[in-house]
Formats: sequence, structure tokens, C-alpha cells
Amino acid sequence: MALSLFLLVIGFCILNITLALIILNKDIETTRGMLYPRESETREVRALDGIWNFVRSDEANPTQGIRDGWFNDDLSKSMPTIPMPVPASYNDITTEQALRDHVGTVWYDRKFFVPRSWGQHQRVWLRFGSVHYEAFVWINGQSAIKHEMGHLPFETEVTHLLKYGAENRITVMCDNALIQTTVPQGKISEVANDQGVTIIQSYTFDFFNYAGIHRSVHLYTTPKTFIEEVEIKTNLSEDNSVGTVNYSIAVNGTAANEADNTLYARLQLYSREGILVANATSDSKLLGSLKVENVKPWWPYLMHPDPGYLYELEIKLYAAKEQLLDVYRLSVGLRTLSWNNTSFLINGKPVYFRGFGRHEDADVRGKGLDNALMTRDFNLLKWIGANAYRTSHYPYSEESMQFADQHGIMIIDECPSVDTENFNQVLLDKHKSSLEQLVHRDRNHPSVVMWSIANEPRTGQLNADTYFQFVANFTRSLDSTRPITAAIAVPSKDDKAGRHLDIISFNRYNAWYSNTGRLDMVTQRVINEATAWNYKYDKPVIMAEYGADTLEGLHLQPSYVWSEEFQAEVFSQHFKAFDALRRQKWFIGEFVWNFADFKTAQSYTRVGGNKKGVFTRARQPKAAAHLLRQRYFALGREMDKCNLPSDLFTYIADVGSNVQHDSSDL
Ligand code: GCB
Repeated sequence: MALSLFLLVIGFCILNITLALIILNKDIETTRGMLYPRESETREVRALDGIWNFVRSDEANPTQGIRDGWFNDDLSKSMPTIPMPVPASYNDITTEQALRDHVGTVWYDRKFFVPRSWGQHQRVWLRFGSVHYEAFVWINGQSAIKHEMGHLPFETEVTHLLKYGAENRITVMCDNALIQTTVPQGKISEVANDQGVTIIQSYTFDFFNYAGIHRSVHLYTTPKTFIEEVEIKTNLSEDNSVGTVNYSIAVNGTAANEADNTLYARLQLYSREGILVANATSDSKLLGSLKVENVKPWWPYLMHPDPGYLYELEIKLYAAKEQLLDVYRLSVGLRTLSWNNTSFLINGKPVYFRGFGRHEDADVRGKGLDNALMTRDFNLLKWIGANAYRTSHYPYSEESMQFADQHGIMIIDECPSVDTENFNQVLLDKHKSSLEQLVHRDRNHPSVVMWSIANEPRTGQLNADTYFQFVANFTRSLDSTRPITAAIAVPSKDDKAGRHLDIISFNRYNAWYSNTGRLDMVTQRVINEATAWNYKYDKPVIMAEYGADTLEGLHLQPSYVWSEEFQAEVFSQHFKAFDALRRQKWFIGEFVWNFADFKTAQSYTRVGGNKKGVFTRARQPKAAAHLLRQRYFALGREMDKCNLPSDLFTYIADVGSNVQHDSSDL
């Protein structure tokens, strides 16, 4: 009897484990619309950015505001409020530790006027650039939209919720809690403290879980029937002289549903100089293509004297009898991408990536959109001669994607999956949704050259194989024009995901996390590991992270960990490996970790945050920045014949033999 009970229990356990391992490739809900809000003859845009009212909920009672209906009236009628800037993370705005480390819900509200004119013959939309992590939104006390997933936009129509020619109220509840089924994952636990118990949010990823309304909030109008979706795919003739812009447009609105009302679009493509270079009239399916003779292709920075060349596509939607309904304009860069098992090409030319892993992170504003910081960052990227970065470890702002298009900076566009483990069905569905939202948002950016479907997932685990097969194939089904990668940190022999990728990226910290301080244990190990990855999968390989924490101003000779000298020497040891690997055609890029210092959760390995930046958090160069600059320009010179900046080398001495420091030193 005891034995049969024992067997029953064992059987039950096995069944449970098997069920937990089974993950299905389910359909997920797809997003619609969400074109970046732009003014035109037929559209108005208004930002709701500014100072909002803010309440931090009681951590022990996170749903109190919902139960007590805080959204039914001004927040200040329910709770004392404090001022809170939007966009910004809320964590570092006050001096309170309780707000910095808050776990759970917070509330925002503000008032705004809607002009009377908006109430007639048009529709009004409310759009958030991003709220981390989950958002619940009310307009005048009525539920408007809910959205889960940080770093990605969401929108809804609010025409019916607004009061026209009158004051309105918007209320947002934001929840930052990360659990095993959120992307990224985290854990919430109750831990004893000196007063009783406290709620702790823990996570394994290495950046601070900043939260709040991180990007702009917009109201915008559209006509009743309007351009809802635009998808652009470009092509070039073999000699790059003729370009094709293939477009597909989707329309939303009553006119689109009337069978006898044939809609069509007229498209005009203008050069940067404002000259009309191509035009077309679509069929009633709103599909078609434009041909551009003597095209100026989109090239990455330093790969061409005129990088980031963008055309402007003007789309006019018409109903029968030439009735103009809607106008939308977007930038278009014409380029081709192709890849095989040894290379990655843009416009038929092999690319070698010289870039960074980055973060959206700054003092005070956290992950809040900051145009001054973003502009400075692009100036630094160009100063240092980088041609690429990875949006580690989540999608970056749409404004930065537009900048990357304009400056010719190639983007490896990463979804918010980081350190993913304990693969399960809910997680898979959300992971796929994050990629669907990302691809939908970014598919028209010429700067996006690759999708990264995860950072350092635990791809040695049993069901990582199926899980990443589903995620990679799903991403491919959304966009077959770009290769797929993931930044992997498990040893290549244990990895089960790489076979589903097109390009292998790996992260490794030689002389830092392994063999700390040993500069003589870097070069050969990097060569061996890159070679092992290539040997296992026969695909192009990128080193997506390497580096060393460096305290600005700490100088030690001989070099010692944390010093500026050590960072420069770690880089130099890697450069030797990269140069050896570059001779193997399949090694296609080097990405330093990190562009700038950034904040992390508190830990005894972090002095005020992660200090692996080449720039400080205030965006000033450390010593290694100058070294990296010389290398990145040297690579640009060698591969793409770029010009060198006149201040790349500092005059040192005239020692009689007319010693000159210039490109011949490279
Ligand atoms: C990594 C992670 C990155 C960390 C970095 C580090 O492998 O991908 O998020 O910040 O290491 O500095 O530890």
C-alpha cells in the first residue's frame, strides 16, 4: 500500500515536471497603429509632458488606489501629492530612499484642455512612448487602456472619453513589480526587517529597475479615416544605382469599410534637398513601389562620406473624387542587408561593427527621455568613431532611433528579455509579444540592422532549445529582412539556442570576472572562445560585451583593477585578439561594455553603479576613450577609407627627424 502511494506521488511529480516543460508556440495578440505622432495638414499633436501630480502607494496595500477609486477625482483629493516630472523615472527625483527603492504601484495625474475644434470630424488618440513596467490609464475617471511591458509605446483612441472645449484629467497607475512571468524577470519576497517585514524586489540583471512614465505622452488627432500602418521595405540594384521603396499601407476608419468607397494613396518621395525624386499612386490594396534613379543609399557612419542619407516619403490618402483624407510623412533610408555564414553586408559591402553596449541612464532622470543627453551621446558616438550600438537590454526611445537613422549609426535592436530563465508558457507569450511590439515599432528604421532576441538567457537549460526556436522563428516571421542574434554568456559547449540564430553574439569579461587582473590571460582566450562559437554553429560571430569597471580619476601604474590604466590595457589586449580574428572573415564586430557608467541595484561589487563606461555618467571621457577612438578611426580608415579627425593624435615632439603622428602610425 505504502509502495503504491509512493509510486503515485512519484508519477504525479513527473507529470507536473513534464507539464512545466511543455511550452507551446501559441498565437499572440498583435499591435496596430502606433505610427510616431507627427503633425501634418490633417493631424495635430500635443505633448502632455511637464509636471504631474504623484502619489506613492503603500507597498503593503498596492491595490488601495483601485479599490478606493483614486482615478475618479483629482489624486490630491485622495492622498497628498508631490510634483513629478514627465518624462522621467520617479526613483531619483526626491531624496527619499522609500521612493527610490519602492516596489509596487505609484499614481500620476494632471489636467489638460482639449480645444473645442478637436471635437468635430476627427478622432483623438492618447499615446505613451513608454511606461515601466505596467500601466493603467484613466481619462476623466473612465478606463482608457492597460499595457504591460516597459520601453515600448502604446496608444488608444480617446475621442469618446474627452470633454471638448473643457478641462480633462488623465490618471496613470504604474506598477514596477517584476516577477517570474514578466519581461524581464524578477522576484518579490517578504523579508524580516527591524520593524517587521518588508517587500523586496530582486533581479539578476545589472541595471537599476528605474520606473515611471519614461517617455513623452502625446495626444494627437487623425481624420475619421486615416493612415494607420505604413510598412516600408527597400531594395537597391546590384550596382546600388537604382533604389526601390516597397510600401504597404493600412487604413482605419469608416470610409475604409464602405465597399463602394475606393481608397487610394498618392506617394511622393523627396530628397534631403527637397527635390521630388519619385512618385506613385497606389492600387486600392494600398500596396506598391517607388523607383528611385541615381539613388543615394543609406550608409553607416564612416562607411561613406555622406552617411545616414534619408528621403522623406509623403503619403496622401484619398477617397473617391480626389477627396484628400489624411497626410503622413516619414523618413526613408534605402539600403539592403544580406548575410551568410561568414559575413554581414550592407549595400553589398561587408560590415565590421565597432560599437558599444549602452543604457538609457542618467543622474536624476534615470531612464527618462532627455533630448540634451541623447544629443550629447550621439556627438560622443561620432567623436569616438563608433558605427553601431546594441540597445542593451531593452528598446530605446523612438527619438533615439530617428537620430540613429540620421547619423548612420547601426542598431542591434534588443527586446527587454535579460537573464531569462525558468522558461514557461506565460513568459514565452510575453517574450514574443515584446518582439512583436518592437518589430512593429522599429521595422521602418534603416538604422536597425539586426534583432537581438535576448541578453544572456540561460541557454544551457533543458527547454531553452524549444523556447528559443519559437522566439527566433516568430521574429523571423515578423521580419525576414534582418538577421537575428542574442547575446549569449553560457559557454558555447552548453548553449542550446545558437542554432536558431543567424549571427552569434557572446559576452565575456576576461581579466575581470575571470582571471581578475591578468592581462596576460585575455587575448588567446578571446580568440579561442570566438573560434569555438564559429566552429559549433558555422555562423558570423560578434563579441557583444567585454570591459572592466573603472573609477574615473583612479590612476595606478603598473595598472591595477579599477584604474583608468587597467581599462585601457584590457581594451588593448582585446584589440590584439580582434585583429587576429578579423583575419577570419566570420568575426564581424566588437562592442565595448559600456558606453557610459550607469546605475545598478546596490551591491558590494558596484561602487555607485556599474563603472565599465568609456564615458562617465556625466558623459566625459575616461582615458580608454581616447585609445578606443584611435582604434575605431583606424578601423574606419583601413576598411572604409574614412578621413581621420585632425585631433586624433596629439603633437608630441619635434625630435629632429621630423617625427609626425598621423595616419601612418595606425
Ligand atoms: C553582462 C551583462 C551586463 C552587465 C555586465 C557587467 O554580461 O550583459 O548587463 O552590466 O555583464 O558589467 O557585469
